[in-house]
Amino acid sequence: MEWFEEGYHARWRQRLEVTQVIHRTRTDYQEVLIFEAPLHGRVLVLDGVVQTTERDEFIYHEMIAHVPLVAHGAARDVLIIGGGDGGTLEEVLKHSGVERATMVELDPAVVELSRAYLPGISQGAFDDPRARLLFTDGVAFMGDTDDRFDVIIVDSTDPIGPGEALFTEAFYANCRARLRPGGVVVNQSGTPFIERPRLKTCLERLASVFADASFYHNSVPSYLGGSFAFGWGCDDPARRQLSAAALDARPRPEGLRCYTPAVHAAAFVHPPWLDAIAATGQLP
Ligand code: AG3
Repeated sequence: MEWFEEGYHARWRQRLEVTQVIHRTRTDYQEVLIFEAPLHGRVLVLDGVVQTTERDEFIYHEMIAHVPLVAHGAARDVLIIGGGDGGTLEEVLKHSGVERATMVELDPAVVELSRAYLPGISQGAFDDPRARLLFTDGVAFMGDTDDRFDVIIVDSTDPIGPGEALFTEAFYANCRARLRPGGVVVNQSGTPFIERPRLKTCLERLASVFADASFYHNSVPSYLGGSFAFGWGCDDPARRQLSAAALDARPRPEGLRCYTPAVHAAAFVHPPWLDAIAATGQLP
């Protein structure tokens, strides 16, 4: 295999040069491929879709973790749904105030293979005593658990196959019921330019459950199509309107490569075309 071609988008494909196939297997849930690419380092692919790469994982993982955590300001219990590569877990545990990070992953093989072949992404996070790993269905867990969380991060695959149920109104309602007052849920909402009207649908569903539903964005190079969106649901609208100065006054981990308070505040600033896609599902 010299090139890997990602066929997630019907009308726009990306190809990555493959220098070495590291691992390829079919688990009970999905097809896993890990390969080495010259620009990206090791690449994790699930069911043909690039999930993360060693070189740019920090952008996605810092944005999906630190934006809700810093906006919350005092999170002790964090829940991650999905996130089998451990990149989100690593970022969450960088917050010294976090007492427990529960990660609910459907497919144990993704964790196993990521620990073996992509250790730089989790950086030992799975061995942190504050990490609690549960291998079960995130939707079922959310419906059943009596636990309460300050922040819920849905670090899932896209809404096709096993990931689909994580984008429903019923799931968001369960998230809200498991959040402490003022808690925040965020998810990955894809690349708005290509995946129209996915963001609109996601925001409508979040808005039917939370007093405040919105999204923030940044570019993640290995996710084809420009700005990548993260959905946001919270009952306290003030949490998303914090200025860079207010965010800067809060504790945050050192040594981050993407997240800053200014980047955080800017991520909620949307160019009109992006707001149009979020509102109508179409380019203006
Ligand atoms: N999960 C999000 C992958 C999104 C890829 N989809 C896309 N390009 N629309 C990543 C898991 C990383 N922990």
